[in-house]
Amino acid sequence: MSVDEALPGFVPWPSEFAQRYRALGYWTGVDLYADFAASAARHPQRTALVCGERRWRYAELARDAERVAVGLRALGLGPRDRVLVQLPNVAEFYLAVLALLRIGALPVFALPAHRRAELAYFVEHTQARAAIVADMEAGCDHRALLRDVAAAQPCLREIVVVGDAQELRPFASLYGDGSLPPPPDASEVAFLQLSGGSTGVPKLIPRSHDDYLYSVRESARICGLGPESVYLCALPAAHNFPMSSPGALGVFHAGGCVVLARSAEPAACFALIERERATLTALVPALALAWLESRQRARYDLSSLRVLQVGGAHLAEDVARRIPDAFGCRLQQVFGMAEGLVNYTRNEDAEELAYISQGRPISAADEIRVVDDEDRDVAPGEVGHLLTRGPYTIRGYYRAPAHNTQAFTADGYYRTGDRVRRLPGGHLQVVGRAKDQINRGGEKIAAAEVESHLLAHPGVFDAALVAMPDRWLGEKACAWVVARETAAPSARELQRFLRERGIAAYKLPDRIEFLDRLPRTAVGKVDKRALQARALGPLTGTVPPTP
Ligand code: OOB
Repeated sequence: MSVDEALPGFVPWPSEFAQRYRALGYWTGVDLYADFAASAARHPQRTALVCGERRWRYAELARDAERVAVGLRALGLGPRDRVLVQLPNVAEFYLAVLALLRIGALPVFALPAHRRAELAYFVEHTQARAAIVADMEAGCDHRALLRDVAAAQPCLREIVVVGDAQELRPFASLYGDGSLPPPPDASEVAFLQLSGGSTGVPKLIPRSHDDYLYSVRESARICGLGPESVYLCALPAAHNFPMSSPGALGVFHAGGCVVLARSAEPAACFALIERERATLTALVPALALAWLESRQRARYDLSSLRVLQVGGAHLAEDVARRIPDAFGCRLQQVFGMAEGLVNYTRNEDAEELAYISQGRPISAADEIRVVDDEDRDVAPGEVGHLLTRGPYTIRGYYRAPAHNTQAFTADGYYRTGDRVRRLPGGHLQVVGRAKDQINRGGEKIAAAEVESHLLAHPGVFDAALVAMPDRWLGEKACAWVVARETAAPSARELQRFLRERGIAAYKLPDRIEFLDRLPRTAVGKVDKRALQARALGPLTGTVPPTP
């Protein structure tokens, strides 16, 4: 099948680029499930997955994934059908994803924190036919959530539940026996990943088998993974970092073992590292700091750890320098994005680079430009906007043609929204951000998305969300609100209002402050810098409880 006939709403690479990536051996025509199956065939008896007391050898994981694939087919799911996947770190996450990949259906990855507003949007925007969710997680009944979503979205016909399914379909009932259809073409979209975003509605990222597998293979190689690698997955498994940088897919590719942590809480993870002799794990800076500060550290044997990866948000240099001694392992910085480009500091780099840089790109074919506001290249070593294009960086968001004209240059570079400096050896330093986003401990909040929810309140005339510094999370969100004189809501009321709109808790502003009017720049835009500066000063508004 040619790419032109592919999923509507997917922006393919121009054919000359696709041809080059194939000719160079980056895109191999192997689909993601086939890569996993090949690894399973090489290492059938090795442990592939550990989830609590449950363990799967490769042969068992492949067999179970294929049985689930049979069950999904029996539900009428097939090539290009979108399936919402919202699961915590449980084995069924990988079983579901591998099975969907096998039949050519597209997982749409939601994070466990997402709530009705986000899930309804994903289902509606992708016209998802099915959802695979947990029963209860962190006090939230996902069955009830999905019933609500399904009531408003007739496309959603199947709700599969891991655990107590009530009247819905139990995940356990999917295991079937039978034959499977041919695998999908590797040029096809494999899944839709979530963007951190900076606009009113979240954007979805279509990743193809070819492009994603290339990044997975190279990541596994760069990170030195092999059958002896034991990866502790402490971040939400659906995020791009623990999925493919090198993440679980990199570990499966290499024949290693993935150990799932149900929470990233230090003591629980330390216990798992000790018990499973984990060699590698990945954290966001906020968690790295929490692990560093934890008194529990001394009580566990963490000597198996060889590398601690940190990425997803700015890692303070002083924190970076403490990591090797504290954990008896190397620090690897990872600067990546679900849209594609991933940078790693390397084992062979001068040690200093792991403290002061966020790494260099995976591929020699990753094209990097650092530009000024007019898209002109800045002088070497100067700070500018990072633009990138390459064999695993998308050319467009899914079904977002208007936004794509802004998020990509005419010649296909993705505007990352990050401000970087390029060091002489090609390593990048991330020095800031131009996109209107708050990076709350690695969780990305699109300011415009929360602002539009605030503006939906009848008592809100204007609203702006900005970052404020936080010792633990790096950044927190502060909402500046101009209330209507007649119906001014309190901060608490607004917080409740946002909650009721069904948004993820991490998007709730940590502070809500009131103003008579928002400061504006000369061209009339909201002056977010001024608001950010003001958020550093003493604040008067109610501090809502931190979620
Ligand atoms: C990862 O992916 P996303 O899609 O959640 O977020 C991407 C954005 C980047 O554009 C940048 O703004 C920020 O997150 N970021 C970092 C960073 N890593 C990501 N900012 C400063 N330093 C870093 N090391 O976050 C992601 C995907 C794959 C691997 C690692 C992280």
